[in-house]
Parts: sequence; C-alpha cells; structure tokens
Amino acid sequence: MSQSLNLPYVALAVCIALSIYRFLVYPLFLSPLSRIPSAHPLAKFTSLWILYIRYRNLENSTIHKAHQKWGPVIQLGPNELSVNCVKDGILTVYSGGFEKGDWYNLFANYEGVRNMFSMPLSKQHSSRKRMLSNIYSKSHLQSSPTMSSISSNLIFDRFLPELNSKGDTPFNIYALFSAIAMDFVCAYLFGLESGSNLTQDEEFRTWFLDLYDSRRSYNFWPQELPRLTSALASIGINLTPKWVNDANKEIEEWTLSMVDKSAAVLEKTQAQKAEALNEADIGNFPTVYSQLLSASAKAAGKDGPSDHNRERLEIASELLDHLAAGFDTTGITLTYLIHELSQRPDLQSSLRQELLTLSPQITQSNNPHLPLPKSLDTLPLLNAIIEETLRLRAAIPGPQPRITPPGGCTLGPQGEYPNIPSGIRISALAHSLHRNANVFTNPEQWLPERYLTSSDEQLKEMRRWFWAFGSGGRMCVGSKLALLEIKYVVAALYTNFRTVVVDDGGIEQMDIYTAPPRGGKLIVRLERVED
Ligand code: HEM
Ligand SMILES: *[C@@H]1O[C@H](CO)[C@@H](O)[C@H](O)[C@H]1NC(C)=O
Ligand SMILES: CC(=O)N[C@H]1CO[C@H](CO)[C@@H](O)[C@@H]1O
Repeated sequence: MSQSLNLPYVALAVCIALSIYRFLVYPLFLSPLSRIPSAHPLAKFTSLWILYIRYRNLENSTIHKAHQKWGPVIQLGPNELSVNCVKDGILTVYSGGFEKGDWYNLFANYEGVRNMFSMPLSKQHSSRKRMLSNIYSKSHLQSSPTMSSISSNLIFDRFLPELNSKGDTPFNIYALFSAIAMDFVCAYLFGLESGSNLTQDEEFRTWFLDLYDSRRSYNFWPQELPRLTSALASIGINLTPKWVNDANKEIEEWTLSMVDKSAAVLEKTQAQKAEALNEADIGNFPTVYSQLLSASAKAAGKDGPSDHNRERLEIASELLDHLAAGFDTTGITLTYLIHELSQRPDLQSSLRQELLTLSPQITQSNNPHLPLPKSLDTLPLLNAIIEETLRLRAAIPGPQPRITPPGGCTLGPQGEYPNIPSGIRISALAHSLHRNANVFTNPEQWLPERYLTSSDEQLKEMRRWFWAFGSGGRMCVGSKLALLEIKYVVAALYTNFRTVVVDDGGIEQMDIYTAPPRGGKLIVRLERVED
C-alpha cells in the first residue's frame, strides 16, 4: 500500500534527476563540449540566447567580442560552436569538407530548386562545381575573348560615360557600383546583349535595387527556425511578409527572361564556343549559360534531360544565385574602397601614378583597348588597396555554418578539444578572422601599406587568415571574376577622377549575411584629373 503511494514520487524524483543530469550535469561537466568556453552563461543550456542575438542582427559583433574574450573556440548554444583560428579551425571545418546542413535552404530559387550554393551534400555540390569552376578560373577569365570584349564594352561604353555625365553633381556611388557589378556578372552569364543594363538604364536600376533591398533581413525565421516557420505557414501564418515573396518572384522572372534570351542567341548562332562568333558578336556569347547547358546535357546522358522545363529552372536557379552572389558583394567592396580612398587624397595620387604606368592607359581616347587583366595584377598599390578593403569590410562578414561529420572532430589551435561529436553546428566568420591583432597590426584600421611593407613571412600569415571568399571546396567560385572587375572599375575611376565624400551617413556595415552600408548609400562628388 505505502509502496504504491510512493510510486508517483519516485517517478517524479527520477524525472528531476534525469533532467538535472541532462540539462545541467551533462552540459556542464560531461559533454565533450563542456570544456569549451561559453559565449554567454546560458549558451551551454539553451539556444534561446544566440537566437535572440540573431533576431536582433547582432551576431557578428557579439561573436567577435566573445572570441576576443574567450579565445578561438567558443560555444554558442548546446549544439553550436564558433571557431576563430586557422589550424584545427577553418582548415578542419572548411578544407575538411564539413557539410552545409539546411541553413542554406533559403538560397534555393524557384520554390526549392537547389543551386551549388544551397546544395547540402558535397557529392551533389562537387559535381555541379566541376561543371563551373573552369570558366571562373583566372586563366580562363584572362584569356577569354568574350570577357575581354565585355570588359572593354562595360568600362568604355557604360561606366566611364556614366561617370562623365555626373559633372560635379554629387551622386550615390553604391548604386552605380551595384549596377556595373551586375552588368559584369550578367554579361558573363548571359552575354552582353542578353544580360542586364543597370549602369545606363537608371529607371530599371532604381526599380531593381529597391526590389532587391525590400527583401533584405527577412531570413531569420526560415533560416533559424525552419520547422516552426513551415508549421506556422501550413496553418496560414506567414512569418515572411508577402512582398518578400513577390519581390523574389519578380527577380526570378527577370532571370528567366535572360536565360531564354541566352538560349535564343545560342540557337541563332549555333555557336558552341565564343571563338566561332565574329568579332562584333563575341561579347554576346553566354559563357556560363552555355557551359552549364552542355555540362548538364552530358551529365544527363545521350537521351538528354527528361524534362526541359525542369532543366530550364535548374539552370535559372544556378545563374540567379551567381548574379545575386556576384553583384551585391562586389558593389559593397567597391563602395568601402572608395570611402577609404576618398579620405586619403595622397594615396589617390599615388594610385593614379601607378595606373598611368598601364599600357594602354584607361582613358576614353584609347577606347576600345584596355590593358590586359594580367597587367593589373602587377600593380602593388592597386592590389593592396583591394585586399585591405576585402579584409576590413568583408562583404560577407558573418558566420558560414557547417555541421560536424560522423566521427566528430578535434578543434583548437593546439588540438585542445578532441572528441567533438557529430551533428554540431559550427562556423567561422571573416569579421573575426580578419581582426586577429597578432596577424594584422591595428586590425581596425584600413592600411593598404601593410601589404607593401610586411615581410614575406608576415604576408604568408596574413593570407592564411584572409577569408573574404571563404575556403575549401565551397569557397567562392566567382572570386577571380570579382577581382578582375573590381580592378578594372577602380583603375578606370582613378585614372580619370578624384573622389570626394559628400555624405557618408549610414556607412557602417549592417550585421547581416551580405552586409551593405546601413544607409544604403555613399554620396560622392567626382573631380576630373587634368594631366
Ligand atoms: C567581392 C565579391 C565577393 C565576395 C566577398 C564573395 C564571397 C563569397 C563567400 C564568402 C562565399 C562562400 C560562402 C560559404 O562558404 O558558404 C561565396 C560563395 C559563392 N560565390 Fe562569391 N563572393 C564575391 C563575388 C562573387 C561573384 C562575382 C560571383 C559570380 C559568379 C560569386 C558567386 C559565388 C557562388 C556561386 C558561391 C557558392 C560557391 C559554392 O557553393 O561552391 N561570388 N562567395
Ligand atoms: C541601356 O539603356 C540605355 C538607357 O535606357 C539605352 O540607351 C541603351 O541602348 C541600353 N543599352 C543596351 C546595351 O541595352
Ligand atoms: C558587418 C558588420 O555588422 N560589422 C560589424 C561587426 O561588429 C563590429 C563590432 O565588433 C562592428 O564594428 C561592425 O560594424
């Protein structure tokens, strides 16, 4: 009798004991993560703290401060870590090919059609990447007659005329940089004629950039709480505003129209290779589209793809990701570069002196002849300025999440943390890697000189920590294209003009995935340089 009375109490006591074990003893003392410093006292027990930080868009700054205080490996939640070191850090996670997990689902387009960036598993990912990496390699970009024609057209016929038209009227150079970056990437994807025309068509530019911006920072719910988000959606509660979905649809439609124009160009010219086209048409060759089309056909075997509309969407989803990944990041980088240089008139003059050694110089009188991309690679100051901007103002500054693999891993610069289990979310962030004061002295300062005066050994170390494009198998496929266009744009600008900041209100970077200036603008005035 007394025994049966006690039963509920025994059950309760067991429950309490189990909970104490599960939620206190285990995470604090027994878990392999227990020795890892916690970014916040709650982080060992619950994800609510880091969710709140993310909800408030404070992630980068919070994690950076935690690394400064607690060292290179920290815990963000019961199943989540952040690393800030190269050895047993980014080398293990990113060069080690840890998988991406579902955080990247959101980057699929056309209602879930995956692209390289959002594919969760490396097997699928690497077969897509093999199709694309060659055309984005430095050697291919530098020897492609299409790229050369695109560069000349965009610099001489679009970018310089647009700058010339400004006179001394102040204007928002962030919007212009976004436009020229979009035209570059679209011209390479689809060909000049089928690509975008944001540099010259100001009305379309404004429409597109407003549309694109309207959907920023609605990633939190679907990305961090995907199950809750879709459960709520299934009962009619949408956490993403309707206009975000509408804006995405419009961007998807626009991309499809460029895909279809590219298809028509290939059909009309019957060209498999740009070289088969005559000189006047060579810039119209849809390089990336054509490569993806033929590689997918090959992968599908001799019967060809079974579903043509599906194939069209697969290609469009991939290319939409490239244009989105390519234009904003590049525009942001250029904007911060100009912001810094505008405050250093002496450095602007030194840069100009360096640019005047190019042959031919990038002046309108030399249209259509640009110096070769390789000659831009040999200019030390130009390259230092770009590298330093990518370091201090990484356009994607925040965490790139991955999942620890079956079998787990070891972390910490000296391997301090062995036996990390599988299934843990883990990330590094460029913002923190780029602010290691042992590697970059005065890390908060924009000092291109550091690349000109450091020893070879220091330079090597700086490059090991450089992470603006990520690293490993899922590193940015477009980094060489980005560098090529950034070099041409900066060279064209400073060969012909000086820049003066008129209004930099809101120039600080937003703390979101792709991180533009908070104010969405940088207002500058140009001064033509006279020889
Ligand atoms: C300054 C300019 C750029 C920056 C800072 C940048 C940065 C990055 C970073 C950090 C990643 C890795 C993300 C991760 O690990 O998950 C990435 C991936 C990617 N980027 Fe870029 N990017 C830039 C320009 C471009 C351009 C011009 C393109 C055009 C093709 C591009 C296309 C891509 C693609 C397709 C991926 C996914 C690669 C993969 O999953 O294998 N990016 N980018
Ligand atoms: C781009 O737009 C401008 C302004 O609408 C137009 O004059 C120009 O012909 C267009 N260029 C191309 C290549 O479509
Ligand atoms: C892109 C971004 O949000 N950068 C911020 C990251 O956090 C630091 C503070 O540690 C801010 O200064 C940056 O602006």
